[in-house]
Amino acid sequence: MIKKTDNIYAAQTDKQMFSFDGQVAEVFPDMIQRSVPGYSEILKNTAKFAQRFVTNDSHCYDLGCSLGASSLAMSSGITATNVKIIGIDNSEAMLARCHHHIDAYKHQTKIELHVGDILQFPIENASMVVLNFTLQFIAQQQREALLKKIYQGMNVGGILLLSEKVCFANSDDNELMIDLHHQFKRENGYSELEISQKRSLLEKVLVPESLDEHFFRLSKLGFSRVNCWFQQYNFVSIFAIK
Ligand code: GEK
Repeated sequence: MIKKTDNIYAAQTDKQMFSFDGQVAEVFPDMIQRSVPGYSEILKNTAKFAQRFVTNDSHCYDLGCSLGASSLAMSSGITATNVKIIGIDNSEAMLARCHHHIDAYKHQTKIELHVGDILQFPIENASMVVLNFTLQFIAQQQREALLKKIYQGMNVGGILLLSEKVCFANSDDNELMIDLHHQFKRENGYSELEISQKRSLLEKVLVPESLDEHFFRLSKLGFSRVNCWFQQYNFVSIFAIK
């Protein structure tokens, strides 16, 4: 598959909001790779978690699946039988490309795709649920209800893999992490204009929370083991086991 370069914000833009539209979907693999520290590492390990946690005759969910990278990662790790992976995204542009993407790669486990809102979509018989940089785009007051629904739809012993951009209580630490992230983006070829335009557009739709807030909420909902297994700067991945 040819990776198109993300230069959406290379010139001055009059966009008021960031959205997962056709333009973003077209360059998404390049965009996420050059913007999210640890993205490949997280996908590589998603397969390893899937191998250990996905059980026979169960479902796996990829919530906010974009082009299906996490679905494909789960599929490559699953050894259990009679498993169905369900990918959901509310961006039609993403889902249309996701179908092509999934078809282009060999995968053993059945992957079913749905255009829809993850807040409405039923979760049942889940041995693994992935929220790979999706919860951060959900309105803060709706996050607990979504996580509660996920918890209720999971089997005991199942795993939720939650990857997020986070913030830090100490403002110096927070600035340091943001700065290191911007350096990461510069090193990946983004200009100052691209970084600052994307930052101000994203600020309206991507609201990060702290690791403590994530841990507290997941534990409160009943997950028995909650821990961070990956971190690079202000990008983390958490596992929560029911
Ligand atoms: C990956 N997980 O490559 N319902 C459904 N989808 C939603 C909703 C919602 N309410 N809100 C946002 N999305 C992927 C990457 S990207 C992360 C996930 C990023 C979708 C949105 O359309 C987009 O495709 C995805 O969540 C977030 O492993 O771009 O930083």
